[in-house]
Amino acid sequence: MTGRPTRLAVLISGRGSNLDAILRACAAGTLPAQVVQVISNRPHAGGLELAAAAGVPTAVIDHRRFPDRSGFEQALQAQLDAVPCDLVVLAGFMRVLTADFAARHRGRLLNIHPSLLPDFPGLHTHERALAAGVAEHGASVHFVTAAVDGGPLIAQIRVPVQAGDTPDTLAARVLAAEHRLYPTVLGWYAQGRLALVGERVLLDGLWLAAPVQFAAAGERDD
Ligand code: NHR
Ligand code: GAR
Repeated sequence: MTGRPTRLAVLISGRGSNLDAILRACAAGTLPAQVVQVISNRPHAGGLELAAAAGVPTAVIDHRRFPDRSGFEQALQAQLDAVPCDLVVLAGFMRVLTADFAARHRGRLLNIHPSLLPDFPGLHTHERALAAGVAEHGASVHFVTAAVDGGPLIAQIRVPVQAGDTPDTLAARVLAAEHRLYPTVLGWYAQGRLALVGERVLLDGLWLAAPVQFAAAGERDD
């Protein structure tokens, strides 16, 4: 890589383990990027402490202080404008963003979702996957659009469901897989290999016909 590292603004709501994986990949040099700020909509999100410990500026925009989503997003946008970045990364961010916000950041806004989309969009994915009796679950990284969890898919990591799994044991296995998947995809973006063009994803100059597939550790890709 030449030039400056890609500047990431990471949006969180909770514990921030995906943020931690991203910070570690940046520090290790495997992800040519720099987290320039972390913004949480929840004042007590654990990820805020992880960011501070890594020397990354943090901000809290508590959605409960705003009468509606657009008021919240005005404050969020002002905070984003205060620290220039190249890409906005949702990492366990729990507020649905308006169509206006998604359009404004189109192609520069990514999310990781804990399911193999288009299966199980929305919340409580691990419970729902177990209730549906699927053999495989996992996580997906996609460009964010107005369609919640419906934007163009970039990559997925598949995780086998095991006998006796509970939502917690399955969530832990998916989370470990997320920590591999997200820094990998962010690396593609940081290297200038990944773009959203219209409704389609371009990776290494090729249109993706389907998301790139990874298998969790111990699984075969074939
Ligand atoms: N916004 C847009 N426009 N598009 C997407 O694809 C988005 C998004 C905002 C967040 C993350 C998503 C996930 O990975 C995400 C994708 C929260 C909700 C939700 O219903 C749904 C999807 C996601 C995140 N949130 C409730 C709300 O009223 C609040 C729930 C809570 O606070 O616990 O916003 O799953
Ligand atoms: C992750 O599993 C992430 O995919 C999911 O929440 C967890 C956040 O963990 N995201 C959503 O459910 C978004 N609605 P983390 O805070 O430790 O990264």
